[in-house]
Amino acid sequence: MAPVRIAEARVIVCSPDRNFVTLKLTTDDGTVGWGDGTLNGRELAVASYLTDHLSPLLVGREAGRIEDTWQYLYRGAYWRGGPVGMTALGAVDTALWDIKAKRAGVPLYELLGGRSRDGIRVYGHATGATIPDTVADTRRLMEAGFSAIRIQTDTPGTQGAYGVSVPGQVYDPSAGGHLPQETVWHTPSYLRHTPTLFEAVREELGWELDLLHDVHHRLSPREAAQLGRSVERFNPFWLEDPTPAEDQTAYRYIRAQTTAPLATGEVLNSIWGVQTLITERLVDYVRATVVHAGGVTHLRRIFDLAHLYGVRTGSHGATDLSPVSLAAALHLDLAIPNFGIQEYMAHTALTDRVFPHGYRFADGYLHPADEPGLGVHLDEDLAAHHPYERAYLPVARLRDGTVHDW
Ligand code: EZ4
Ligand code: CO
Repeated sequence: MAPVRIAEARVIVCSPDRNFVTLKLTTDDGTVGWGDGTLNGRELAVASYLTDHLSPLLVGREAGRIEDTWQYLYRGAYWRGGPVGMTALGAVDTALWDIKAKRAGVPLYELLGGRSRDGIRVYGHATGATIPDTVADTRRLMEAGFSAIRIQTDTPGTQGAYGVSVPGQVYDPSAGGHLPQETVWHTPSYLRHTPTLFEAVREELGWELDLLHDVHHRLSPREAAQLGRSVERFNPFWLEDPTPAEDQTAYRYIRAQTTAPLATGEVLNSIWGVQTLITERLVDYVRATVVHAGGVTHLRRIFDLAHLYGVRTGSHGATDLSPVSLAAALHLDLAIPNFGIQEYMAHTALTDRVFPHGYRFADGYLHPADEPGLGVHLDEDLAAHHPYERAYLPVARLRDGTVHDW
């Protein structure tokens, strides 16, 4: 196949119910590749990184040289890594894989080694202000076909617990406004309350369902060990992000104290950030993503390292990851040997209209589109009707006002 060059790089920032940053690369033979560059609450920094710093380097480059472009933009930057840089690099890498697969005339997973399974098992999100509400929401998802469900509930004694949606709305913790919302966190209440949620769900819905829970980085290693021990008997599928993710060594202590399976990595963006976790087998699932961890090229590298140590994947898939990176995740999930599970929260109807896509959900599984490339597009005219709106993730404080991990 004759090589093609990148003719144009354009960044589209839109807000169809929430903000998304999308990179559109067009080659001189007219092939279009899409990449997601959304970093929740810091979207415009990635847009600028792409427009001001990467796009001028991309125009004129050979589109097929994905690895070389990755190394050029990573090692060649000197100031490398970090969430903004790795998200921007992720957008470029994803768009180049989309182009390569479109030019080859195959869905992306064919270039990654072909299918290793029939579909991508996903987990859904059950939430509620009370435990009975969360049980009812869990039942609703079971009836919709999910066999794995993340359970989160409001904790009495805190204000604005993580993971609880406004009834009837898609869960999205970011909120528009001049300043972030502030929530009040109280660890003792949470440690008392959470095991009662697991107990109620098991009592009402039985033991077939896989139950997940996201601690969202709020505990110390000792507190995390206590939580792990108190829910072990309910057979959790995983406890996610028990402690702040950047401290890999905290997991040595947690691991030694509890057999509850552990998952982390949604906020980590490079193989160096998960190296100790993987090589010391401190977690069971690695949750890094295409969008925040440098694209398909780098995430594949992380997943291959994980495979060597028996760690499986469980990529982040909240609604702040656009349909472009969800599509890319599905192709990678389908191809790798050590796939575990994929997080899935449906986007709003408007987001789905702005990003027409061919992936589909059936019986608890997602299936990527069979068309060439990623199988997702951006309707630029519709996107233009929904411009960027300033929004932030919340900030958490303790009862005495001290800033805590949200
Ligand atoms: O809070 O994606 O497991 N999912 C999560 C998410 C994150 C948001 C942050 O942008 O923790 O809901
Ligand atoms: Co999480």
